[in-house]
Amino acid sequence: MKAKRVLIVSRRYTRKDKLINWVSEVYLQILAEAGIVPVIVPIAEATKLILSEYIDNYDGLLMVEGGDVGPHYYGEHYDISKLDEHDALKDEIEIACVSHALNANKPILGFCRGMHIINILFGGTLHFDVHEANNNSICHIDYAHYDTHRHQISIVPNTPLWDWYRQDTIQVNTYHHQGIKDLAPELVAMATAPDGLIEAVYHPAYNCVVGLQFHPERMLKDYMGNALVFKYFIDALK
Ligand SMILES: [Mn+2]
Repeated sequence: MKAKRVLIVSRRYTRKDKLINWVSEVYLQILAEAGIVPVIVPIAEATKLILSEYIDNYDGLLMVEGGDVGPHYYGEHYDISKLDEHDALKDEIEIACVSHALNANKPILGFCRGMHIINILFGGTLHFDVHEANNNSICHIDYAHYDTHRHQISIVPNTPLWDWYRQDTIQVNTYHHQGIKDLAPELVAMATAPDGLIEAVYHPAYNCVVGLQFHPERMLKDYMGNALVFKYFIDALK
């Protein structure tokens, strides 16, 4: 049987005055270990000319890191210059890929920004800054303790997230300053932080449309359930 292919849209930053594309190795490792071929969709103007080559032949889409999504995608007029990081071309390429995957009912797993995009495409909105919204009652990003900072989430019973973790509450990593404001009507919340922020969603009518605000791949040793998130996505490819 031919190996399954999963698209990952990369991220850009400037190194030595030149734009480079990157994807964290952890995702490439998890997919390749499962025999899945990660296909990196690069952020470049000309990628738009060959996008059909990517969406002609793939089995699922993984959305990993990235900056803030342009607020016009969800009908807001926030000042883009105040966003943490914004790449309009990444938005354009990634949203084209996700739209295709949704239409084709291909499995989609999105972390952080990826969950935000899922929510936006189904008609939801985002907080410009979660700490403004929650009056700093819960810290969702601690730049000094990037990898170790945790907050609790409460898991909703009878959801895929509960099946993976089988606990009412877990401690999750948290690296985000944006978050879901209005949940898209068709999506189901699977977990909330103590300030009420939705930290996990899925779409019950799709084969696999899952978004998590946290990064299970960066806390794999903390819970058995972290690996099951990826297993669910990978099983859905088949
Ligand atoms: Mn959080």
